[in-house]
Amino acid sequence: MSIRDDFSRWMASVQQRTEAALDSFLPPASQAPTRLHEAMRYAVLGGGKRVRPLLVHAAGRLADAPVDRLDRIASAIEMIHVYSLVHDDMPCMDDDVLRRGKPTVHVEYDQATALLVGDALQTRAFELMAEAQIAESPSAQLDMIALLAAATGSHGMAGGQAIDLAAVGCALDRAELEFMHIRKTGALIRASVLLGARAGRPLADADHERLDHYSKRIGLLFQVVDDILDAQADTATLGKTAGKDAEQGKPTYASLLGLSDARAYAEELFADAQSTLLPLGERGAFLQALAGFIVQRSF
Ligand code: GRG
Repeated sequence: MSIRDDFSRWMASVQQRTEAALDSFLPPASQAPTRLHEAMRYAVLGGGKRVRPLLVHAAGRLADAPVDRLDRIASAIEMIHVYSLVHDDMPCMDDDVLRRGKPTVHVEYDQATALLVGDALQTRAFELMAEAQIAESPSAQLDMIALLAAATGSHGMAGGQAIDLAAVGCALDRAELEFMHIRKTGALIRASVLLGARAGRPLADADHERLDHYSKRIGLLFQVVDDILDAQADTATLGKTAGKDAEQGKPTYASLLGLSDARAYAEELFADAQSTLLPLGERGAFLQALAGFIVQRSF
């Protein structure tokens, strides 16, 4: 069997087990408060590419991490990601009505529920990270929780979102755009790779450095591709409203560099991510293939 077939099967199996893990870690819809629990499940289950869980599992394989720990970390990170999407879609932020091919949470339910869904998903994520063993030692586990908090907070994703909101209608230069995206999208992608790896046996410093560099490259790659797709793809394919960046006057790689140079930059980031992992040989094969998935994705 080719590495491509191997990767496709592995990817489908991680997506499946992530769905099952999320289902089991979310409160049942029958439990009070039922409307909130139902809305949390509506937001999380049955959609999304599950890129961050895939990164957790691929990095975890490299460190021979137990798969139940990876399911837990992957679910926590996906819950934080979904919280960010739910809040981002609200009228006070991006104001969107479509996400993952269905009405956004504040449209299907209401704004107060959407706010609470995000809040409850974020706290459930940290509960998952704390309530069972996910590392070789308690102190390693505390470091992992701190890493996730930093990636999510004002120096990470929430900070990047604040810069993004402030930048509407502004002309950011390339360094400023990068500063924003390293936080808004990159921080959680980096955390996915590093936390997956830390759930297993300690890696050599050089391998850890490689993973860190790879995670930063694919974080930016993810965003450059997202900007290109927003400018090019249609709403049905994306499962969210296309062309919003231009409509809202948001600075993007596509608007700053032009589509052709943005594509060239994506190829450059992809090549860098790939070559960083070369010394890991077969052990890094799925992470390499995931970089390919990110650069080739169509939604
Ligand atoms: C509200 C604190 C807060 C943060 C919001 C992530 C984010 C920050 C906003 C989402 C807006 C956006 C389109 C960001 C670009 C990159 C991105 C995160 C896209 C969506 O992620 P995918 O493609 O989505 O992994 P799926 O649905 O496949 O999980």
